[in-house]
Amino acid sequence: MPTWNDAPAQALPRGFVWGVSTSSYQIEGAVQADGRGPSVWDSYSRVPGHIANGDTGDVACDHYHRYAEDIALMRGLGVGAYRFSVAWPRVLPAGTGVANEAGLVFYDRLIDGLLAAGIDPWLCLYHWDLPQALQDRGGWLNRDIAGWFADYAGLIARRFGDRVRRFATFNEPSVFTLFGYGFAWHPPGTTEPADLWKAIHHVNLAHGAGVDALRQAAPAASVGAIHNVQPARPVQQTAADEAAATLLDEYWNKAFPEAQILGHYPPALSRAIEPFIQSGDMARICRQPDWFGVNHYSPIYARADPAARLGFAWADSPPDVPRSPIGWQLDPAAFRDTLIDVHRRYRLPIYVLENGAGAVEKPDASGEVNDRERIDYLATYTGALRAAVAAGADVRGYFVWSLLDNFEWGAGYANRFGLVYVDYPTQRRIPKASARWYAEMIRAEKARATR
Ligand code: IFM
Repeated sequence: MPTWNDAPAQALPRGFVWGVSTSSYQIEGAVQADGRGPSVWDSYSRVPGHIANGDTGDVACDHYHRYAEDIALMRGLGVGAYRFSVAWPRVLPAGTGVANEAGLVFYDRLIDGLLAAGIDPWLCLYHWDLPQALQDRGGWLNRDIAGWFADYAGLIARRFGDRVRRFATFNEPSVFTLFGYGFAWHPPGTTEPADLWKAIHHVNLAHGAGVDALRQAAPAASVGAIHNVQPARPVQQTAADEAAATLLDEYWNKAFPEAQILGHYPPALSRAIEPFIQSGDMARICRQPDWFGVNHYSPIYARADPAARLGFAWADSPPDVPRSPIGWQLDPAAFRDTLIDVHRRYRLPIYVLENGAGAVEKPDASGEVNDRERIDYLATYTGALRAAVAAGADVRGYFVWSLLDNFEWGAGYANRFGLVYVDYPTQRRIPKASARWYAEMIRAEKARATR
């Protein structure tokens, strides 16, 4: 059987961007440094039982103090771009009001260091670390949050818009809403469906207001949002499981991009969210983005469960599918089809802003991390991306999740996604075999592009 690797390498569009991604709470640490306020993840991770091993993001990769070393690692990879997120509570400790100059200075230095290294900074405003002060005022259940978010977006665009061209409003809004308000796996850790519907709508309102604020303060900005898109499948081929999968698909894949780009909610959600929609809201939400960010790892599964308050239950993938070392299904064809589908549905330039493989790993006796399975994953998935481009999908960039091993939310530090291994006790960084593989691929791509 041929693998994606064996296919002739499909030429990628000129200027194709190779990058890496991270997020603030997962790598920065320094949660009490220089006036940063607490975030919901600081509070949530401190509750016993929430995170494996009782881990928190208190220190994480100490990127706040080691960002220069991390930029040097990226330079070694040869990436053209780095997607990171700003920690809202680092720059606005109370969520609104007075900005924290020291927090802004940290991002000044990071951005300036990236530019000096020839790496284009891609700035995401929100990768889940809501200021706790705003959670205390209702968080995503308070409609005022659209205005709070717009003020934050304006601050960031005014400060960094002279050096940053790419801005994203949200990373994976469906994950933090569904897991936070539907399944209680993330903060605030509740399971009231009406709260989930309200939160979805308020995040969408914040997106629309945020896009306006970014464009007003930084007219040259190229603005998008980052959505996790993966097929939502029934765990069994029964009518009930198929209905469950259709519902999961609405929450996971459609609730945000359809509202933001097409101006409507998908059918079941539309009925549920109706009570929270005020006159003019859909027009406020629907702002034509400049690009579509896709995060993709593997297909997801649903099953019918009459007791489930959302009308479906999250399910494990069937037992007979190929899996990664942390149990995620391996299905590069699903990635190819997702890219083609996103292209047809939204007709926007696509950037894959997260794709990668998790593992439980450590250095071998010689101190190397020989992550053969991650290399196979990246090779097959970039092969699938090339196949999508060959089929006409307008894909313009690919970013590996992640530059570094980091705080993997509920799994704590147990699951590692980095191209670079982090020895947490010493904070030593060890580029894995996959880092060398990625650097070599980028080098070969650059050589091909100049031929
Ligand atoms: O680590 C996460 C990231 O924060 C969001 N997307 C999926 C990654 C791997 O689980």
